[in-house]
Amino acid sequence: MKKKFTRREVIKAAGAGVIGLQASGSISSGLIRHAGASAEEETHKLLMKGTVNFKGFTAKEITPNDEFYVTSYSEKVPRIDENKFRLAVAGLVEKPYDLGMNDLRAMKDKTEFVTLECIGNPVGGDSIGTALWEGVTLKRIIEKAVPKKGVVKTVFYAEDGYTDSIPYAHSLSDDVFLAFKMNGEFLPPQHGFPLRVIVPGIYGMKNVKWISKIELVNHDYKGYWEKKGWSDEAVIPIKSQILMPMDGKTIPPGPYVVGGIAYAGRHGIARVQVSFDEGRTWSDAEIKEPLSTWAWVLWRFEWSPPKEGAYTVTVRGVDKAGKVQEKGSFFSTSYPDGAKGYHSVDVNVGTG
Ligand SMILES: Nc1nc2c(c(=O)[nH]1)N[C@H]1C(S)=C(S)[C@@H](COP(=O)(O)O)O[C@H]1N2
Ligand SMILES: [Mo]
Repeated sequence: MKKKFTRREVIKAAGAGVIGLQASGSISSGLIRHAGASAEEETHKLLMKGTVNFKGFTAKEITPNDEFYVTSYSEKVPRIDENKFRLAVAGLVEKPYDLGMNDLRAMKDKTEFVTLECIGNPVGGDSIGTALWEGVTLKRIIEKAVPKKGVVKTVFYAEDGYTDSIPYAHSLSDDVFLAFKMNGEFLPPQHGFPLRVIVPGIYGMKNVKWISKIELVNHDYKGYWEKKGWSDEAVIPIKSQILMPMDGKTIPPGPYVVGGIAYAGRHGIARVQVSFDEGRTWSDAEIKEPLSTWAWVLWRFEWSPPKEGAYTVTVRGVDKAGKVQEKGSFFSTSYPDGAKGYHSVDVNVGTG
């Protein structure tokens, strides 16, 4: 099948493979909220435990920091002295002010699992990950500056020269926060130390790293990527991905656990469906309770191939509002608002 090779070439050309599955991160849903131990201790314990085994599908539900994808517009990784660091809050406000890392850490009110994905991630790509982020709600930082009337956007300026913005109303939502910890550790340099923005449900580009200034403006500010035509809404749509089996593999005859991830933003995933006949018929997979509203879900399906031979396995997600994942195309480009398409893998069932 020609298609098979083309698919793999596309994924390779995009520099993306399959999300790492081996190793640590045994997470059982809800464990993080157990009373007693701190979030840090819980996270550490979880990360040390190894993989999650969801009824035969083995995967990392939390992406370890050193395996988390990195996307930056330049090679620069600003090295910021946290003792000298100040975050400025300015623009259309009565009381512009700035604050340091100790002030920010003392205001900590957020601990949330959030999945980040780059808008450039191709269908089936690996520029996606889930981490436990800790920080302070952006709304509280903004309100201390006493905003004036007429604010349209909240703009984030970063130490590497990058900027982006979100609608002002969105920046006042309880979901959006400034994070200083990732999976129980201070942010690694490449992920934005000492401070970054987390905008759950919105593509990575708005999750500005190395943030040093917040400005409230009365116009529709466009950030670095938006000036180049990328989506300013940048809402992550329903996504799903097969992690096991991997494309091009031969698997033994007999029952086989197919598994992967799915994500549906604000509404959450209601169903994940798999097809073994190029989308003619679909079967419901089993879903693991997500770690949070804003985190991906793991899913698994016990497949008994009727006979040996070549199969295409396809997946799609359905959110709790009843929306079925957009079919798009496997080859859909990510420009301008993210790749859309069902993920498929071609596998051979047999003994060879
Ligand atoms: N300061 C700054 N923030 C940034 C970027 C950047 O180039 N500079 N890239 C953005 C993009 S495109 C993505 S997908 C996410 C990636 O975050 P990560 O590298 O921590 O995974 O960071 C966003 N924040
Ligand atoms: Mo990105």
